[in-house]
Amino acid sequence: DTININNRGAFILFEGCDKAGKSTQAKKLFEYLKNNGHSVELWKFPDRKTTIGQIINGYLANDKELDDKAIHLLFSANRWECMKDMKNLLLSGTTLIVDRYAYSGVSYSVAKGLDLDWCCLPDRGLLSPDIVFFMDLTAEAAEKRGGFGEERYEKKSLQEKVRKIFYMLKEKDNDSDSLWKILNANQSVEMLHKRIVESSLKLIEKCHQLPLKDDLWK
Ligand code: Z5A
Ligand code: MG
Repeated sequence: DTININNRGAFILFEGCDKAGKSTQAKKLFEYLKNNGHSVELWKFPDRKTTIGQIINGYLANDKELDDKAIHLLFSANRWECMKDMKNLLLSGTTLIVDRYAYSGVSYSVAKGLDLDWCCLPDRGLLSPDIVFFMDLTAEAAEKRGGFGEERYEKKSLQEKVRKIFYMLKEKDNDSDSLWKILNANQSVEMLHKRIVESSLKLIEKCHQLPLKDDLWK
């Protein structure tokens, strides 16, 4: 489960509820690192470009109905189909900034009523992130950011549940090496960016010496 390597890239994950600013911060961090000479890529889940991703896109756009468990497994499969490329990139020294991952996968499905352990199992053994920036925003504050849109899940009551489940997953990670960084997302974009850059630069340095692990939730 542990691949030993020197000078690998860091796996930086952004998680959080709807409209918390994940994509905004992921993009800003990507640009900062790129402009400062780092080898870096920006990834996003769901990856709507793959065959599985297109089914997910149809579901999220409310074009298509799917069984809750079936769509959960498709979100997970959409991550698994990317694992080989992600692993190769990290091992070759490229830092990956990832916008949503398995924590979103479990939080939204459990909020709909599925069992937590059942939901975690398909993602067990994925690459583990080196840091989770959890962009924390209440559903009320999210609503003020232009209101929820037309996509499935964009409802206040569901978002409140999702937020609670994210916190349960933080507990489950038994966060001894402070994997999770909880950020109050209700601050200016620039303040958040500054904090994220500081933590990321330290982390990238540290990851050069650390093994890459594919042991999520093991
Ligand atoms: N989903 C799932 O069920 N299972 C899975 O396994 C995965 C996902 C991976 C689509 O995700 C849905 O898929 C999502 C979870 C589910 N459902 N929901 N809800 P998505 O990632 O494609 O969703 P999105 O369309 O990108 O929205 P988002 O991620 O929720 O938004 P965000 O990236 O966190 O926020 P943003 O786009 O950066 O910013 C939102 C707005 O706020 C925008 O107008 C910004 O200009 C503004 N903003 C950003 N930062 C700030 C600050 N600091 N202050 C004020 N305003 C700000
Ligand atoms: Mg986003």
